[in-house]
Amino acid sequence: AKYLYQVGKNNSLLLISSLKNSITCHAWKGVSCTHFRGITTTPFPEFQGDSRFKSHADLHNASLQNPDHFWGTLAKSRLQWFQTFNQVKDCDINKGHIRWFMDGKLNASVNCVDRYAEKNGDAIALIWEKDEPGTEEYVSYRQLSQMVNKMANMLKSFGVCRGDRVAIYLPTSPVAVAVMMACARIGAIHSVVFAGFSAEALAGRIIDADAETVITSDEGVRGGKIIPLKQTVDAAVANCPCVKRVFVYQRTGNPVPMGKLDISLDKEMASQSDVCEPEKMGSEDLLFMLYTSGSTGKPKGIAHSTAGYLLYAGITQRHVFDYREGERFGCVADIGWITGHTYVVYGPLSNGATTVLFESTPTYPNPGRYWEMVQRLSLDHIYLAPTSLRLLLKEGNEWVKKYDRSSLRKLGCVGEPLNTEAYDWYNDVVGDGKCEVVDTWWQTETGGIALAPRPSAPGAKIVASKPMRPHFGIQPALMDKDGKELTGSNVQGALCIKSVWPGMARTIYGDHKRFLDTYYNPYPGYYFSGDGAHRCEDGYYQITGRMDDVINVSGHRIGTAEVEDAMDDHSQVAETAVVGFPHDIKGEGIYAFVVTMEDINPEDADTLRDQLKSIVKTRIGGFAQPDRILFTPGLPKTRSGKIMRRILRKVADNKPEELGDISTLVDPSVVEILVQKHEMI
Ligand code: 6R9
Repeated sequence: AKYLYQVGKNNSLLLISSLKNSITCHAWKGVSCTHFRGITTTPFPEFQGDSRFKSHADLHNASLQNPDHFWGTLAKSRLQWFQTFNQVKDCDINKGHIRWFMDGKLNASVNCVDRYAEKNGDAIALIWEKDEPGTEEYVSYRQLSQMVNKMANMLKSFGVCRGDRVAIYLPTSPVAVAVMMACARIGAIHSVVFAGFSAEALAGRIIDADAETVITSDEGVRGGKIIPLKQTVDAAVANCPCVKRVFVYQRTGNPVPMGKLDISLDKEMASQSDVCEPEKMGSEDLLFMLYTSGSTGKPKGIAHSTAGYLLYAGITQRHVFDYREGERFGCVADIGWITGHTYVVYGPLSNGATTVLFESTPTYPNPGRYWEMVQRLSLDHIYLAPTSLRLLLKEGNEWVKKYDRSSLRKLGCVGEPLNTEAYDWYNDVVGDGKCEVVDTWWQTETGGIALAPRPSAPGAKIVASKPMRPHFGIQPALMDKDGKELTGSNVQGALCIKSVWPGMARTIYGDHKRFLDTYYNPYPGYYFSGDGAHRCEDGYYQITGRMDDVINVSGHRIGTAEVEDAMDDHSQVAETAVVGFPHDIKGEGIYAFVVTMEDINPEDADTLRDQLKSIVKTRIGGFAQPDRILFTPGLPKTRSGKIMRRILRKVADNKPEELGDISTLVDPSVVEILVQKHEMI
């Protein structure tokens, strides 16, 4: 037998491999569940019986050596097309020119909704895990299909057309998923903005995308608190002349003022027909854009196209997590981030999975929330961020142990490095040593998971904090300071990818030059991720962190320049420099060095700190507020006027002994002041 298991009668999975480490039977959901370890290959029915593909390595090699055959085969079998493509790819990585599945015609909503609604409409598509535990709602594929069609007709009836951008500022909810799918159905490009961004940040993104349509809700509910989303949208839209209409969904039903642009989504949807012909979209038509922070102040609208993204989302969700039909996939990310797009919405739905929409927080109403949810919903997979593990492990094991977690098979995590302590706790306490921990590295730009321990060769071990191997289509490369590729193992450098894969981003919306400058020009012939990595002896990759001026706070990318720009606006501030520092729970915290116009009295310092935090909250969002603010008469600068952030990072990290050579500074004495002041705050 070539594959490790087959679907047997009664949907039971029979392991048919002759491998030594296999266990004989894994029963299907609902029946008793036997866990097994060390089996890491998910079968590809497409290549079954093909003598060229005997092992995982054969498949991975084929994805790189013969991508046209590998991806072409998968695209035909996994996606439903109106018209199949006649060329698998047209890519020139040297030019950042990426095109897949030429001349193909398809629709993402047909792939994610219609084909499952037709096959088994009663199957559950969405489980909405609302803020209050125990109030979850289930949405079948048939119901989702009705919502999507009505929503699509509603958008059309208000003049939203193919190619238009639609800004979405909604809580994680079935309506949000239906809106994304409705946009896909009519060929509009959605731009979801995380509903924690401020009015100013939202306005910037609406204007950059030139969106005429905004979709929001009256309020949001998170951790028992009400969030006034409509009020934020009103403030944003007041500064967006491009906006012609704002649809308002009733999440709480509390009354909110409705202005002349505002339309009740609930009312309009109710009168629409639930049949809407899907647009026949080209493979390369944009499906969505999603903003992410870069090294400079302005966020980048990362744009993904339809066929390649959808295929990659589905393949990675199925194979990295070994997802099997009928299972419940619990990715707790907010839909406002790429993890929410790919592993709450597009990946699971394109596989006909049951996906969880988590509206709450890891600690509401108590630190047992995730595990109580796992028990109540009987989840097979959970996919979360290391920051929540670090937060929860401090609360003690009882919060985990009191709930039954035996339904879990895979424990995923993403967003930032998974430190050994958090890995061990996840593996030993949450998973009782029975589940594989799947640490996945990827980015908004990669569309889906690029490095992960699975799928892999049988017997390949998962190693805490360095478990990463390239996924299909991914050929990582590490570059040295001179731009040369490092060979061999035990080397560290800039993490690039030298292959092309279907899920990669196509452009930055409205700024292709910036796209090339950021990702393709630093190392010609390679995609540059912005991260550093170490390749270990066994060929595994370990991520060492960002190499640019981006801070990873609780798994969210925050550009230092954005935070600096905001604080610079304060009339008492002359100059600021922001760096990251190690933070117990958030992974990285934000440390701001602020030069004031005039010396400030110690008794006024706290007031100014509060004002600066409040400016950041207004300009970006509460999650970007600095953790520490140090007032200083000057910053360490070179003779050419460049701030030496290396020095600031050492000060912030409590490592004055590692400052290194400071003789090239214009005024080395400023460093002494910083070290002293740091000790005082
Ligand atoms: C999916 C997502 C991407 C950045 C990325 C890197 C960091 C993500 C990681 C990780 C270490 C992991 N990152 N996964 N670092 N280990 N498993 O998070 O996308 O929001 O675009 O952030 O997150 O620095 O470059 P995005």
